[in-house]
Amino acid sequence: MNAKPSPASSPASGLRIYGIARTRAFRALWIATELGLDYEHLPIEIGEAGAGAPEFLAINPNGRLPFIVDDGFVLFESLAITLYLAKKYSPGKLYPGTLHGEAKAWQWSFWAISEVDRGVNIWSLHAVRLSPAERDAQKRDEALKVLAAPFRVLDAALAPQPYLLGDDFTVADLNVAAVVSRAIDMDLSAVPNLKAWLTRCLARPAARKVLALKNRADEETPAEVTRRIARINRL
Ligand SMILES: N[C@@H](CCC(=O)N[C@@H](CS)C(=O)NCC(=O)O)C(=O)O
Repeated sequence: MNAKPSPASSPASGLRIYGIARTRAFRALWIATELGLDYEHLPIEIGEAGAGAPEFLAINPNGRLPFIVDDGFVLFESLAITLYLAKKYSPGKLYPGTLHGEAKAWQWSFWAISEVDRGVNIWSLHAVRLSPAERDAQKRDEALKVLAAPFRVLDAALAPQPYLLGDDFTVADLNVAAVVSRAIDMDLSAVPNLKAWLTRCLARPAARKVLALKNRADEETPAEVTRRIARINRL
């Protein structure tokens, strides 16, 4: 893992993933690991010293993480990245091989971003990641209320089958499980199918490997940075 890209260290796949594993870069790292790719990870931080620095803004003008450069092809938005890599390297397997399967993978991905991403982030900050003195119980409880209905939808979808598209783990599961992953610390007893599925997805070798990276990054994150994350993202 080099801090700066250099032609000498180019990975065989030509893929570079930018973003410390604590951020949504976790999603891109998970799919790349799941696919067994030889990629380079540049664990840059949020803010002016990282994603907001001129050299990185020149690649992703949003100043956010993650983004990838794949043989010169630039892509941002974490779930667009996972869908792209799954389709490129695992068509018909991790990436559905039918029109309807593909549409369902998009459905669940857009659903996860719009229905649960923000709620899970707010909950995890105010239940786990901020210091106890800085947690806002009202924000935490509101997040739980916002998440209750979509979590019931996910739980019901998983009642008749082990994975979102049927019997096999696909990028739809990876995307939703990655977005929901911090909810593993929640009391999920009201949604047992969701809980069993999330536990199953996060137990995959690739997920465990990248979760270890994420947990280490979480542990090493100074309280001031967690505070800044909450402030910058208005969480
Ligand atoms: N929808 C985007 C969200 C990206 C995003 O907000 N990333 C956070 C880190 S998890 C970030 O870079 N925040 C810093 C900022 O907004 O300045 C995605 O899924 O990639």
